[in-house]
Amino acid sequence: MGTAEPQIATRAETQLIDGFQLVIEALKLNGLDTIYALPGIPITDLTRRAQADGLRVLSFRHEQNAGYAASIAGFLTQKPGICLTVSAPGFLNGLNALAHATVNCFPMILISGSSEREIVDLQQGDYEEMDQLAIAKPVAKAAYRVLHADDIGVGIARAIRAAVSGRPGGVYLDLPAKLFAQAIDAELGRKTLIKVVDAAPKQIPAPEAVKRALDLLRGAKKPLIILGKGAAYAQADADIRALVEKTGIPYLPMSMAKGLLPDTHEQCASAARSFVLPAADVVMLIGARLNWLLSHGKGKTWGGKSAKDWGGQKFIQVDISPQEADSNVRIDAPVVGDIGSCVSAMVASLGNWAKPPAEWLNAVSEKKKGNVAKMAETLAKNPTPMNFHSALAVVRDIVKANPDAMLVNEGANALDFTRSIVDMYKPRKRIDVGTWGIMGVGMGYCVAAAVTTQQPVIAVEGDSAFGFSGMEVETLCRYKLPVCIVVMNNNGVYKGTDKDPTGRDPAPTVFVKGARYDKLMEAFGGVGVQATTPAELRKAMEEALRAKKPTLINAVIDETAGTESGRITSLNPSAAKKK
Ligand code: ADP
Ligand code: TPW
Ligand code: MG
Repeated sequence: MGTAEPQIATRAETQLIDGFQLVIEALKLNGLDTIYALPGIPITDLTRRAQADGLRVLSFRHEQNAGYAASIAGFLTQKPGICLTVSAPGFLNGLNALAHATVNCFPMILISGSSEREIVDLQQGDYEEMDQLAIAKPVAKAAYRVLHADDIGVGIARAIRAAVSGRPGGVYLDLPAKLFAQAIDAELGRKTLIKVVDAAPKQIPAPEAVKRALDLLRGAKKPLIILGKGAAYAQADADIRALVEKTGIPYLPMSMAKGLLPDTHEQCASAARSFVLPAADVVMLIGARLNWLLSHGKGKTWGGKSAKDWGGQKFIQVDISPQEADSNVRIDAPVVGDIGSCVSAMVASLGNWAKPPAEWLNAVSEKKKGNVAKMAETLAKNPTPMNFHSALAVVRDIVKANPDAMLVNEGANALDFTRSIVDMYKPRKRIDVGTWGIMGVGMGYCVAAAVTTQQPVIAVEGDSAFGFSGMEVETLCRYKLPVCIVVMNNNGVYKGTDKDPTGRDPAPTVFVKGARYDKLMEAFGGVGVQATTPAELRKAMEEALRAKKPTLINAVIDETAGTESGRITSLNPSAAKKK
């Protein structure tokens, strides 16, 4: 018996590198150390080998949830979140999240195994002969297919750049099964890998654009700043705060920009939203689009006489996308660049800035005072059964006492009430349904929030919303994540009181009465609690935050308490007809 054989085997191993290894090394080289995945052919081995190689591989029960996790990891870290799925069905399940990432400007890369070109193009009866690249393109910022192992480095570098540069978005990377097994010379192979230099280059705004914007703002009698999730994403927190405070202009945070400055800040105009939008004369948008969430910058929300009528405001828009301006109404002063560069340039050019007229500031603060007092009265009530307000008064206190905790939020009433009642104190702590108002982001967000921030997570979930990703409570238990889910259980979508007029079936919006979502968490070893009073809810939340164990609190809410569609009732076709 000689030693020759093992030696040859070792030499062969060190000389060749396969597609699996190149993908793993390309990701690691670029600091992408976490993968949100669901295994199956051909990527099971990739997940195994990635884990063995030190990458964190978080395995989900449904690709959609892995995808939403990756998308929000991108938002929170400014690095593309990586979602890995199998071909055809797994890919399609992940696609939803890819679209979500693109629409919300979150950097994400969906990597799916796929079939080879010849099988796809000739429809040769493979079990998964789906043209995934073509399907992904309309919902992705970019989509690439890698056919040769020595292109893996380029493929991943391009995917990273496309995801994070300019306006961030979702990128699809199509990796056919045979690619993983392709073996090439190890030394040459490693040379093809690219460590991306300056993946999201600064984009400095033109000085004249900054001047135009500040001139307009300086002349305003009733200025307003709107902060969007692009401003939260940019991580330019100190400059944004300086701009707001030095100008003294009231500001409104969009939902995921809450906490960029504390919601309790004296310039925060959230409690006077319906007063400031129509009243303002110059509005500066920072990382917020004039999309449906802002009534497209016109209509009654903005003081217009009809839905299409422009309220007469002038707009400044700070955004990295040059095409964003004028999407709905005229933008008088576009400032194109990354928010950090734009806002710091503005701060540097403020000079001797005079605060807005006292008349405007007083009017805003009067409105606020009135609304805050009204809300305090509602929150102080303790009705039986518990309603959204009395439950959320508890959540509000808990978040105040734990300002570093992440807050995940989805539902209709469960979303709208939480947004308006629960104050946020720090940037990027609130993550929610985003631009499309998607139900189902909840548990994926919880996993990614816990993993990327290492902070406790509180999720306020409508009972319907929770159902979209509820199976991932097993994932939370498996990875022992410090997540406290509060299911606002009002027996259905919006409320639990609808009836089938024929008496045959339950109404489409209602669920099993008195369901015990807490038992679901118990099934996997987590903590389940039934809470019927604010006191019980408080005790359970405090205990969850203390113990850091996956916890689900079934908060029993008055089933008559919600309104249809929450805040956007007016968008229902039946409501529109009535108008
Ligand atoms: P919200 O829903 O909070 O109103 P949107 O998603 O509508 O926010 O808008 C976010 C905007 O922020 C997008 O137009 C996007 O181009 C922009 N954006 C994202 N990241 C940056 C950045 N780093 N610098 C400048 N603008 C950015
Ligand atoms: C992927 C439509 C908007 S809100 C909602 C649905 C189904 C659920 C509201 O009920 P919930 O909240 O969560 O119990 P509450 O407090 O008002 O009772 N499918 C997707 N996304 C959306 N937005 C819908 C359907 C919808
Ligand atoms: Mg509900």
